[in-house]
Amino acid sequence: MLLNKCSSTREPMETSAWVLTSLDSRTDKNCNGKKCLLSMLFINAVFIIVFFWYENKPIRWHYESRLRCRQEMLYDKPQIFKPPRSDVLMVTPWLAPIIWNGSYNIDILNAQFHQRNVRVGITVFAMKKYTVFIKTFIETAEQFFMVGHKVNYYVFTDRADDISNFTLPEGRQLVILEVPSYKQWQEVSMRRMEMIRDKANQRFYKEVDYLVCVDVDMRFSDFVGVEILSDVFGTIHPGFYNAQRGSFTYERRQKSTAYIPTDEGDFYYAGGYFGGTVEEVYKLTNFCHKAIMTDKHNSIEAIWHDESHLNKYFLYHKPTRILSPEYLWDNNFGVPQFLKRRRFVAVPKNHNEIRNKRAL
Ligand code: 48C
Repeated sequence: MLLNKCSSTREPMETSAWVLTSLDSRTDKNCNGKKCLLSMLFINAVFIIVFFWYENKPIRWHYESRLRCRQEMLYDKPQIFKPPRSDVLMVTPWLAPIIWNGSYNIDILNAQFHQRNVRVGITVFAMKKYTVFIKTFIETAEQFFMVGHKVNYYVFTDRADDISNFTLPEGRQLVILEVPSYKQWQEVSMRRMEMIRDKANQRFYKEVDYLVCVDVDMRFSDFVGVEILSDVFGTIHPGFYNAQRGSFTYERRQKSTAYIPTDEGDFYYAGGYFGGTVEEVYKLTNFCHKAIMTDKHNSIEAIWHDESHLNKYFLYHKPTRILSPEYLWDNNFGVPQFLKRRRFVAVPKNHNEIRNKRAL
């Protein structure tokens, strides 16, 4: 049995000897009955049992879990001079890892997240005609998204009847959140920040540990797991992964709260894929919503709507993890050599058909 060397100044056996000695001396002076001695010995026995149980329970648990990890976790040793990838940037100047295929061991990560019994919420908006995308989204998520972990799908919609019933396995559920829609598709997109913020504050914080906030006109086409989870994460936009900051489609009008000057910027982040802990997502969406409303008040709308505000947020509140374009791809861009996996891809759509025209 493992003894906890650091939690007590006295070893258990020393403890019982000390108690017995003090017992003997006290028995002589002020209590001479056999009954009294027996009750003192009983108390002593209880003390020793409790002491051993308390001192060794956490160690035993930790010891067993470590043992269990050892049995399940045999893997090659990381090599200091052999980085898993040398063709792409693996970490940012602010030490946030960029997640690429081959740069992590998913078995180690799954064991860590199972040990923490982590629950993951994924938010998706299927408003107006976009409800047509939800079936493929959920069916492919069931194949590839956080497989083996607890998942809540939070489907925001103005057309609950359009969301078909899905039979999901234990630990995974679909929650329909009925919300008002807006006339213009740009407004629908931007209001996601407000709605995610409000639900994060009302219920998400009670139900899940992490949130993943994505577009619905997508399909999962390879595994997306706990490797993406961090305090706050963004995703490199597939159209700008190799662009210079001057050609990022940031908001460039100083009148907008999303304004970024041409000599600033790290990456161009996609508006349709961010997340983190519930608390961090609350802060991000609250910031973006307030900025959007300030612009509205000043009669200006950022060039790429919520995506412009997300990029502004991430410039001055750096993400703690960045997802590579593996995590958000459009097959119209082909399959470049560096792209070893396409995990979440855009579903071809006719924007004119699926989006309402901006009101003239
Ligand atoms: O659900 C809707 N309905 C709309 O009429 C317009 C947008 N949206 C939501 O906003 C969907 O979740 C879309 O995925 C998202 C905006 N993103 C896009 O339209 C493309 N993925 C850029």
